[in-house]
Amino acid sequence: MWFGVAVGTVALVIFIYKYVFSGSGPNPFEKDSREPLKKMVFDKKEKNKVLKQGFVASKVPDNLDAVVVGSGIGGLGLAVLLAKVGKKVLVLEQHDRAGGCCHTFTEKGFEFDVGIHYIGEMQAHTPLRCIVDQMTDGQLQWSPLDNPFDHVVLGPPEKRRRYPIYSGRTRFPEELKKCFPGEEKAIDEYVKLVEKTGKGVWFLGFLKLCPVPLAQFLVHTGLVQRLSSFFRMASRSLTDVVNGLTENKDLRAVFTYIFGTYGNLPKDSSFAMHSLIVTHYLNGAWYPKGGASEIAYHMIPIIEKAGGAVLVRAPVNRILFNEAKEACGVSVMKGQEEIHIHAPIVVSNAGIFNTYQKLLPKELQATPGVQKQLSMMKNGEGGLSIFIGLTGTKEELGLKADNYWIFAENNFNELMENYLKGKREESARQVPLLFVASPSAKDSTWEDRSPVGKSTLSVVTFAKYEWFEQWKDGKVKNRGADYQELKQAFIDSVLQVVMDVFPKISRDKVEYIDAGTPITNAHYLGCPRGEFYGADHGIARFSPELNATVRAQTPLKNLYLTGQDVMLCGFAGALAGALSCGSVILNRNLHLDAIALAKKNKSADARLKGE
Ligand SMILES: Cc1cc2nc3c(=O)[nH]c(=O)nc-3n(C[C@H](O)[C@H](O)[C@H](O)COP(=O)(O)OP(=O)(O)OC[C@H]3O[C@@H](n4cnc5c(N)ncnc54)[C@H](O)[C@@H]3O)c2cc1C
Ligand SMILES: *[C@@H]1O[C@H](CO)[C@@H](O)[C@H](O)[C@H]1NC(C)=O
Ligand SMILES: CC(=O)N[C@H]1CO[C@H](CO)[C@@H](O)[C@@H]1O
Repeated sequence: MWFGVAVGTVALVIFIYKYVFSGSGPNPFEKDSREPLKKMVFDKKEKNKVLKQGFVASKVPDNLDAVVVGSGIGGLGLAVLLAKVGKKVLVLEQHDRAGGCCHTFTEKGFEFDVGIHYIGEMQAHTPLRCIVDQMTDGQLQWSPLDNPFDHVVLGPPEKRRRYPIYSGRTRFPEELKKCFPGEEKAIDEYVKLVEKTGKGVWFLGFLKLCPVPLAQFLVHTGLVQRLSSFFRMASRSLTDVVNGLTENKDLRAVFTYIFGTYGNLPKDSSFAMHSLIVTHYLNGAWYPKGGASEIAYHMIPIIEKAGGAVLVRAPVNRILFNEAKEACGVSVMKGQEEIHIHAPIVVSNAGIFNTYQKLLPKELQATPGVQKQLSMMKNGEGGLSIFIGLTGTKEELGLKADNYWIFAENNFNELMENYLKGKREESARQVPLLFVASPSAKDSTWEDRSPVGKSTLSVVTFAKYEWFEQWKDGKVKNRGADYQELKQAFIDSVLQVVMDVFPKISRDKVEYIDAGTPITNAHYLGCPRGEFYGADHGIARFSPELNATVRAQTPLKNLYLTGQDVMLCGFAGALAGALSCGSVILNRNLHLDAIALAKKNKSADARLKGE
């Protein structure tokens, strides 16, 4: 045992030397690449020239350094990292526009975004802000949400309780204490636990980048839990931790409401995942100025500048392997024809299930390493979105730059379990969890880029894939009357709650309303079971072993994973997946490079202030 520990310690020292303090590959964050702000482009036709470049074989650059399947933030992010060190990368997207969860669409003149409502840690000098600045050459700007940024609404219409959630390390607990007198101790303890657990997340990145034998050593000796507060709390459920802090049912609910951002019931959620999200928003929340499509719009030119391309309507139907079983390219379906594209590196942003179960040849799917990873992950819960276009300005409709989390009661576990286990027609009539937000009210440029006097509202909740599965092979926008009827049942009950919580919204203000079901998500977002956040984020996802095993480097040579299944879900999580993937491909720790650049920026600002 002690011999093992000694060997392990030596390995750790070597690791720290080799991977943490140095790195032999080129550094995409070497120099600050931000450029002076250009004028924002609102013209959709202009933007589509970048976002909607259709695939044809003649547009594929030759001598590619890498090909990426999927144009979510994980795919584009990785491509930009490689482009910044001069590599020629092709990104292929199955949908008709780039962006994945960051794409937007327009119906009846209303622009809606799909998967970006609020992002934390965008204040100056954070590594995340620095990474995003570099990946968009400083062109992507952020509108802060109001403070309070979230509102938790609990209970039935006649007895609704509203709790505003403020950001700010001191303001967050202070405001909670005003709502829950007598619970000061529980609130302080909660914040302390959340912060301590969240801070230990660096170890997650470490486990994914260090050599596999070292990772296994750390996992099997239990050193992982000793060294990292993150993993110490990872096996405890959110319900378990929170119930230990207070008896107050509403406070328990307010401590846990944000589970909707990763999709597991509090009793199945890892306290570690929860802590990450809470700390993510502790210093504020932001929305991309100009809407979510700005993200891809400012990343694609960087990929192109290095000779690469981002092409849409390019569904990859399989990954190509040579005789030595090394990935060597992909095949794209163009109508009935397969077009082969070769590259020495293949990166998949399509998620672990699509990649391993749909894109690998059968015999490689059976590789023990691949099977081991698949056995450790499961699909996340399906999602349902309702998009509402309204007549009226934000003032007229009482909409602000914030989010509402509306629950039928404070017993989230039973509430959600009954809903998800229920008969779909009955569940549709009583949706117990709604996330409601107005993207138009969050964006300071909305009035400049949209018809006058219009607003949008997005509603998000969960729904079983199985409820809709029978229609999955139907034609989009024409799946039949019974499918429409089920959708309408969800729309009607949800709209009722929305009008109740937002009294200035009435039926006659609704100009456009439609629902996207799990099968809609599967179609546009390419997720296999309509899941919002990729693979499930329950407690099992945070076992140290899984974290050490599921990595950017797959068991197959030259095939890598990027995006939310590598690290965690969310804009920041998927981007962290891209950084991990880039670190492996470029053979240097890009997380540390980004932190170094953020520090440089901070000290430069401090110098400027001092002058
Ligand atoms: C409704 C909703 C709300 C959300 N709200 C927030 C939020 O407020 N804040 C936040 O931080 N996060 C939020 N998220 C989560 C966040 O958007 C995602 O976790 C993140 O964007 C995922 O990025 P990704 O690159 O891993 O995957 P994706 O964005 O899903 O990208 C994967 C891409 O791969 C493509 N693809 C799949 N298969 C193929 C194939 N065979 N060939 C070619 N292309 C393929 C898909 O079409 C897709 O474009 C939300 C998500 C949803 C759905
Ligand atoms: C540091 O980063 C912030 C946020 O992007 C930016 O506003 C500021 O100009 C940067 N400072 C310097 C000195 O580059
Ligand atoms: C799914 C899985 O393999 N889980 C393992 C995670 O790691 C712990 C030890 O840290 C094992 O006990 C689990 O079986």
